[in-house]
Amino acid sequence: MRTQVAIIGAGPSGLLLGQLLHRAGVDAIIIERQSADYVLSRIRAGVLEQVTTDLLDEVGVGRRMHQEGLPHTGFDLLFAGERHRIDLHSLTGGQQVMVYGQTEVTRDLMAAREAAGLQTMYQASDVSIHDFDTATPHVKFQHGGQWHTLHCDFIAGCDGFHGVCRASLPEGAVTEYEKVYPFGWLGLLADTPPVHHELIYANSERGFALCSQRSATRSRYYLQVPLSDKAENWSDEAFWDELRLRLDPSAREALVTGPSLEKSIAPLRSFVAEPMRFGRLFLAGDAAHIVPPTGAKGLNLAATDVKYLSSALIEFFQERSAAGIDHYSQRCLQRIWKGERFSWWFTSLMHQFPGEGAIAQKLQNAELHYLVQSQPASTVLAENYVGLPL
Ligand code: FAS
Ligand code: PHB
Repeated sequence: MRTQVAIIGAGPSGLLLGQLLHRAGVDAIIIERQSADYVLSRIRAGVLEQVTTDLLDEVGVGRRMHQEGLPHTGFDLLFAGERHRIDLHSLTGGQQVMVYGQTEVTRDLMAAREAAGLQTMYQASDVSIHDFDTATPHVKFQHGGQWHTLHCDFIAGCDGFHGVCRASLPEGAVTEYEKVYPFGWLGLLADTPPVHHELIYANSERGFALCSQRSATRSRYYLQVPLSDKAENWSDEAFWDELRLRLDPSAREALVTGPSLEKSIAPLRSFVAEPMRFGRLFLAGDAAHIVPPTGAKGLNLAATDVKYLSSALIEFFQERSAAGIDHYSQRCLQRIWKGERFSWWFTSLMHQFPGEGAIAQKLQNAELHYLVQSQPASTVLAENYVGLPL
């Protein structure tokens, strides 16, 4: 087998990269270890920056997003029992975000890839990457009970935090920066109308809570829980009771509960691997970086990684120029670290950290009061939330 770009991973990074390359006539084959249904079953991100929605439009998969997605021009911060709206639209000169689940983005990208007759090897096993420090890299894997070797010009490691690509790098080739938070997010998905027409980020003395949504009839909620907690420890009733305790009276009143469709706990970490390029191997998305989901940056940073990577690879194939691929890592990392900083800051502001004493809540409330009363401070939050310019 041969292709120009071997993409490892059919998550949003790999699928979006495949579409961006296809649009420019660059051939790519995606190798994915799970089934398509399994990839779609993972409930993850919910908020898309304008940069991401523009990329989806650019590759022609924005139609359903514009039909079913929910444009949001603000969100509420809830602290000390009061809700304050952050008016993204007025604070950022008219920008907004799109609430449209990662599952749907992935579904749209998969459908576009299939419609274009592009090759995706799902349920591939024993994937390994080779000779990426030469001009003739290749990928080995099992599929349909047979071993395959895929010869290529480049390998794109879009295989997430636990993937094979970063793990295949020689000792010392990468510097890893990591911060693990002392709590996780227990997420619940339910076919119930959202508690509010916009998102509510709550700093409660009992712990962080987030009221998000997927549509006018489907809600997504999160509760900060101890790292030792398990989703199976939480009945639906216990989840709803705890969420009520972290909300203000009007939200508590408006909350519509129902049976969970999905419940899971995600750990929170800040992680960056530098650099993101090794010869003919490029890391993109969660394979290279992880943010705590508070700032809704994970999927959006992945999208800009593959925007930069696709431009660099297209430039190489069309103009035989290595300028883009030589600059890829540095260009991504400048944006990634700003996303890491914002996600860390917002997480630190909104969550209860064990062992920090009563003063921590006082300091958080003081910063939150300052933030909602100061237009410059609210503007800093708003422009990071909608996404910094490319
Ligand atoms: P992904 O992890 O999505 O995709 C990687 C793909 O590579 C997977 O399909 C995997 O099966 C495949 N793969 C792995 N190893 C392989 C191998 N050896 N061979 C072949 N394929 C392999 N972001 C937000 O903005 N908001 C959120 O609320 C949010 N919640 C999250 C919850 C969880 C539990 C996790 C893990 C992440 C969450 N994220 C969230 C971040 C998430 O949305 C990522 O940013 C996004 O999935 C990044 O996409 P990819 O880089 O494609 O990585
Ligand atoms: C979600 O809907 O999953 C979501 C929304 C906003 C966040 C994190 C997660 O900051």
